[in-house]
Amino acid sequence: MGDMNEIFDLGRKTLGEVERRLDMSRRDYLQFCATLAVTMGLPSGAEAAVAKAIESAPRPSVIWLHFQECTGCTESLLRAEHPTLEKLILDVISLDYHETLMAAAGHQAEAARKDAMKAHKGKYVLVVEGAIPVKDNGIYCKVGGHTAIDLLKECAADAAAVIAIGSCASWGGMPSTGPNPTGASSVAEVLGKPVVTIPGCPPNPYNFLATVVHFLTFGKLPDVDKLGRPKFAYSRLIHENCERRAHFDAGRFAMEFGDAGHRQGYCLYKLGCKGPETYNNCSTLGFGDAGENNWPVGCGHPCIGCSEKGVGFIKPIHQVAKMLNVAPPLQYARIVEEQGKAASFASAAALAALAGAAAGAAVMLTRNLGLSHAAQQAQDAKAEGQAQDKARV
Ligand code: FSX
Ligand code: SF4
Ligand code: F3S
Repeated sequence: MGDMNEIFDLGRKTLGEVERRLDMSRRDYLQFCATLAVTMGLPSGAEAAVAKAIESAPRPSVIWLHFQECTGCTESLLRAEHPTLEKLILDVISLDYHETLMAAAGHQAEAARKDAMKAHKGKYVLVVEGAIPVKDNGIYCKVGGHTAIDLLKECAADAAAVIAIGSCASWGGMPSTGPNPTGASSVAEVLGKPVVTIPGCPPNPYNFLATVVHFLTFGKLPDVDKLGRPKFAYSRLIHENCERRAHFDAGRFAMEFGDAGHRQGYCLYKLGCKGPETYNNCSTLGFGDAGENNWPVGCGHPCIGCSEKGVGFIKPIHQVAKMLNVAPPLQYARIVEEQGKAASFASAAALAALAGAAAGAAVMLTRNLGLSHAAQQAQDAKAEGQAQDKARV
């Protein structure tokens, strides 16, 4: 932990107020700030600044638009449990217009949006959920008689920041899947300028919250990659930090849903897992505070690359992933050497280290994968034969 004194000084002044407002214990609140700071990749000690910003920065007005989508982004934000993420979100921001959550309807709702835009001109944050249909002058999505194109342009004109939440708003997502009859497009395409994107279908709510808290803490949005994604969340492939990675390295794969490998938690690559070509932090940050392993691969389903343009909803779910990074990891799980005939990953890595030939190691690694898998299949067949023999006796 960093400067706890500063946090506790702050605590003496204001944490009682936070406890009351959020119905959250001081310890939970401080832990939460530390988690957010770590999520953002901030150095040790930054949790004090985060706590202070949440506590004292004026809540930014947020106008949240919905277009072509399933409302999963909003649902995932509100379904989070302990420490009641939605409470914190609603405490950190002033959600002035949100069609799913607001009590107002019709003209009252329209008036709420206009009032918020006028009162916070140049200062509000515009969050957009859903793709924007541009075909036939945008007639396929209208709210209050206005096309999504017009609403987006109108609301973006005076926004301090624009955040595209979910894959639909970030790059078109599911609605843009071919033949894309409505011309579903991303926020950046329609506005003609880059925006911050938080892709995922749905995205992890922490990535949204951390982005907003970064804005509050530092007065600016976090560093992003060339697709507008916050680097703190999207700079690593899922495959790099996956809990099943040791099985991948050792060539242990689930070959069918429900087979022995699947039941033992083996790697899902051969079932089409797109972790090797998807940049996201799903493997390190569970969804919704519901406990460990609460993400697709953790639940036994291959990653479908829902956040990655050109992968999610485009590539067949069971097509094997393109390996974007085949560099050997620093450490290898031991292969089941008695099964294989070739060098194990461990010895391939050692050889690569000695020869300084990472590329060669990668080739050996790939070759070895096939061998170890073949060995696994041979062993499975043998075991099955033995079981049948036993049954016959
Ligand atoms: Fe749904 Fe959001 Fe997917 Fe899209 O998330 S979960 S279809 S990314 O815009 O509501
Ligand atoms: Fe994990 Fe998928 Fe990579 Fe296997 S292929 S290690 S399941 S991310
Ligand atoms: Fe989506 Fe894959 Fe993460 S399916 S939620 S990017 S594990």
